[in-house]
Amino acid sequence: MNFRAVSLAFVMCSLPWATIHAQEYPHNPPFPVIPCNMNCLDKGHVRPVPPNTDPVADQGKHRVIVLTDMGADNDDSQSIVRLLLYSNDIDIEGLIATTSTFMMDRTNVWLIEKPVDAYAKVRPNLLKHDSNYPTAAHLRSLIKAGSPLYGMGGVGPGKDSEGSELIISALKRNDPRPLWITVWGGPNVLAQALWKLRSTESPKTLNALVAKLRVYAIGDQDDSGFWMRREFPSLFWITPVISFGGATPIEDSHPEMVSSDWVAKNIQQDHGPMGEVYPDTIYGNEGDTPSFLGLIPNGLNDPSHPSYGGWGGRFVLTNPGTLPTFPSMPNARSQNIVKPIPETRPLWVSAEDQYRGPMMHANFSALLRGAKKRADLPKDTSVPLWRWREDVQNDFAARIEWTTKPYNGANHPPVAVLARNTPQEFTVHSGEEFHLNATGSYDPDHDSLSFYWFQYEEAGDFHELISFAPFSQGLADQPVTAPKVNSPKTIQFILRVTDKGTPPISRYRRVIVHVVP
Ligand SMILES: [Ca+2]
Ligand SMILES: [Ca+2]
Repeated sequence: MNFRAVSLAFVMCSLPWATIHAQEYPHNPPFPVIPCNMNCLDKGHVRPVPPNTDPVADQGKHRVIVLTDMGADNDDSQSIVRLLLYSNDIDIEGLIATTSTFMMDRTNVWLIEKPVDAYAKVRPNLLKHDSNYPTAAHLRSLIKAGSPLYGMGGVGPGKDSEGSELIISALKRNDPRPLWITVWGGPNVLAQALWKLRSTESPKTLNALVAKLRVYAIGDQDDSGFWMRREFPSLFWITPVISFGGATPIEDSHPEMVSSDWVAKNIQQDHGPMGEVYPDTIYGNEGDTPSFLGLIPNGLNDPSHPSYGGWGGRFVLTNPGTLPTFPSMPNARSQNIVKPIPETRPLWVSAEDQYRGPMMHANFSALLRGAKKRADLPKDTSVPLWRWREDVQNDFAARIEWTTKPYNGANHPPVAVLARNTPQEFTVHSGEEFHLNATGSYDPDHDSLSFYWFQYEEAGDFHELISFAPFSQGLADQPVTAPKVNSPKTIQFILRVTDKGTPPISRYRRVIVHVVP
């Protein structure tokens, strides 16, 4: 369900979960210091560490179970089309039909089966692009019904469902990875699973199982979310306060890329069976999609660090007081029935970014000129989502082409590679030069590449913009002078590599630099 823009003022707090530990220099670098190949200012201060060349291998595939009130609004049926196209990159372990405040008396398993049937038709073609797409039979085996009862009415003795049992068995599986639960409707099947585990397991086992859970809930769409947060205070919980298609205050946010026209042309029409089952919008575009965008391994997303920011947004760990409820919606069967209750513990809620790129093009230059000063640039909790919209939508448009086209007729992501003189994380002193170097990046389609390095200011704790002068941020190899600091600071740089295929696809690398006086 789509969230309308709901503004909240959050008090920033310390982020113990996001504390970064500087890696130590190897005393004897395993690699010789390599000569710079362009614009070399490197004085040998940066000690090289083994290069990481594969962002997918770095971050692994994430496990996810989806809870969806499919049928309450069309946008869940949109989100699942996108999710299935990334089933090669994300390990889907459950697709559970639930109730919600917008659909309180039933679950619609058949609406999950429909896009999976379409997937079955296109999987042979998807395999031409990536052999990791699961079988449709496997995906069908993961479709389960949750309780047809609403909220806490579906939690307690005798309220187990196929959905809650699937969550329990996935959680107990011998897999060290966290288990993400993305909540597109009401989360009461998760509440039932936790209620049962608390009734049947030792406190030690329960705590170990709860520690594996990562919940990303699109708001409170029933009353069980608050119950879980209160009863399981260590439960990891992300909730945004802005929709995927939400606030679009400037042209640079590409509102046209979530318009009906864009969707018709790039997704729905002439894009095979998956396009056919992607419905028109009623309330908004894919309101639940942010819950899994951050799980796509693209070199930027780092879901274990919500404060770093990525395609799924950026978050701060705080007690928000009382979360907003869904505002009244025209023609909705019920509104605002989830009673707002003050939170009892911190959770991850939307953080603010100020937009300064990364997509530096004519519109943004005009904006900068018009804005005159930084304070006039857009800054709110919607920016962390829409700043990536161009890349996210192009990625989707490129991906759905995999369902119908041969390998040579479609575009595939570039591979962003950090050079040996650019460790993923390192420490330098003020005034030292270091390199942001991704010259080894390549594209499997042999597309030409564009590079763009930028500082993700909010992801670090150094709140001044680093100058890249006299060089261009468009260089693959970017020399940078560490700024003067009086106490240790952390700066995060993002590399965006974009190919010139159709549609263009971007991949990223994140470089974390600790600067000491
Ligand atoms: Ca929904
Ligand atoms: Ca390509």
